[in-house]
Amino acid sequence: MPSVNIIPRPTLVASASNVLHLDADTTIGAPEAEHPAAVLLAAYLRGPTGWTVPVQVGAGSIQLLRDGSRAQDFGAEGYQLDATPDGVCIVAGEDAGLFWGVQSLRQLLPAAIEARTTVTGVDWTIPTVHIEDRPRFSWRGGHLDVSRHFFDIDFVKGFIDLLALHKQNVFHWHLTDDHGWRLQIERYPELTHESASYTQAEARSVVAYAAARGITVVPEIELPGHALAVLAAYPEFACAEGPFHAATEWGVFDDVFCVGNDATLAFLRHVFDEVLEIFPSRFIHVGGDECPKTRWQQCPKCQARIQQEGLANEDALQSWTIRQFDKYLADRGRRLVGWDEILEGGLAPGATVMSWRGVEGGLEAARAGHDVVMTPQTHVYLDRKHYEGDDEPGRLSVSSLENCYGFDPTIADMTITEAQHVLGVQANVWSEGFDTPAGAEVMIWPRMSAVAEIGWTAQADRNFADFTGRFRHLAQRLDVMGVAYYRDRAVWG
Ligand code: TNX
Repeated sequence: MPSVNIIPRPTLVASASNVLHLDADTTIGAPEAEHPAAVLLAAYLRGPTGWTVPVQVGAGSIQLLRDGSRAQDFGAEGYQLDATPDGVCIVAGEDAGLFWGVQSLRQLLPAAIEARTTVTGVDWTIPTVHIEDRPRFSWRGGHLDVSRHFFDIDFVKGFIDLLALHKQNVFHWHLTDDHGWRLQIERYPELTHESASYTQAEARSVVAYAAARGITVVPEIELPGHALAVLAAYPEFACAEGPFHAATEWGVFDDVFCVGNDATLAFLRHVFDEVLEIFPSRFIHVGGDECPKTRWQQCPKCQARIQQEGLANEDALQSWTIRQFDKYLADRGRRLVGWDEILEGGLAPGATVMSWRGVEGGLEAARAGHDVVMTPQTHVYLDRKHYEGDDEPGRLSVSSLENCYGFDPTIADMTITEAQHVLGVQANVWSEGFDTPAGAEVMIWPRMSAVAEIGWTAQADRNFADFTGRFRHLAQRLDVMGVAYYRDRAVWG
C-alpha cells in the first residue's frame, strides 16, 4: 500500500486502505479546453507513462472541477482531492487551487512520474485518499540570484517546476547586482554587452512557464545600490568619475547610482518601462538594500537634491528615491517591494517590506500598517552552511535544516492586525558561493522544502521529525529528476 507523503503537509488527509490503478485509458476532465492545470497534469502524465491522456471538457477519469461556491471553504488557493478505486476528483473554488491539487496528485503518484522519458514496468497506482487543503500564507516564495553567478534558462525553469511541486507561488528573480546585469534592455544594450544574460524573449518564456504552474515571477531591479554593473556600462549615472568595473569580489561597494542626477532617474524609469512589459506581476522588487551613502555625501548633485527637496540627510535621500519608484509603480497599477533598508529615512506609502536582517524590519513595517514578507537571513538564507565545518558548502554563517524549518513568520508579540500584514515567507538563494546547477541544488534542497511547509502548513500541524520522514520520499523524486540535494544527517542519520 503506497503511503501519503506530501510536502507541504496538507491540512487534512484521510486515507483508505485501497489503491487506484491508472492505465492507458486515463482521461482528464476539465472546466474548459486548454485549462492550464489540466494541460499541466496531462504533460506530467504523458512523458513517463507514454499514454495519450486526452484533456476533455466535462467528465474524465481524473476530474478537475472549478466550483466558485466552494471558494469560501477553500479560499483562493485551496482544494479538495478525492481518489477512489474508480478515479480522482479535484475540486477548487478557483484555478489556483486546481494547480495545487494537481501537485498533490503528482506527489501521490510513484516517483517514476518525474522521469523525462517513458518508463516501463511501473505500476501507476495511487493510494485512495480524501484531502482537504489550503495555505496558511499567500506569499510562498523562492528567490534566485542570477547576478553573482549566472544560471541558464533550463536551470531556472527546472527550479520553477520544483517550486510548483511544493506549491510555492512566487519566484523572485534577482536579475541585477554589482556583478552582472542579466536582463536585456533594448534601450540600453551596453548593460548586457559583456555579461551572460537573458533576452527579453527568454524572460517572457520564463514568465509563461511559471504562469502555467500557478507561479508569479517577481523581477528585482536593484536601486540605488548594488549598481556597479550598470556604472561599468554607463558611468554617467555615478556620482564620481569612472571608469567602473563590474565587481569581481563579494561585498558592498561605495559607487552607487547618483540620484541627484535627473538622467539617472530617467534611465531607471526607462528600464522599468521595459521590465513592466515583460513581467505582469503586481509586485515589482526595487532592491533598496546595502546602499552606502559615502558618494552622496561628497556629490554636489546629491547635496543639491537634498536641499531642493528639504531632506534631512542621505538616509532621507534614499527614502526619497524609493518614493519616486513607489509612485511610478503605483501610477501603473503595480506595487513596490524592497529589502528592509527601505524603512530607513521613512517608508514609501505603498511599499511592502522584505525583512531580511532578522524580523525586526518586518515587525516595524507591520506596526506601521505595511505588508511584509519574512525572509530572515538567520533562518531562510540558503547560501548559509547546513552545519559548522570548513568543508561544508555555503558561506557566512550556518542555518541547519531544523533551524530553517523552525521559523514561524508570525512573530510572537505581533497583534492580530500586525500578523495580518505578514503576506508570507520566502527563502533566498544568493549565489556568491556556487556556480554550477548541482552546487546550487545542494544549498536549496531540502531547505526549500522546509520553507514551503512554513508557508503552506498551519503552525500547529508542523512537526520536524514528520517532515524529515516525508522528505525521504520526496528525495526519491529528486533522484529521478537528477536534482542534487544535501544529505542532511537530520534526515538520513
Ligand atoms: C545580503 S539580502 C545581501 C545580498 C548577499 C547576501 C548574502 C540582501 C538584501 N543583500 O546581497 O548576497 O547578504 O547572504
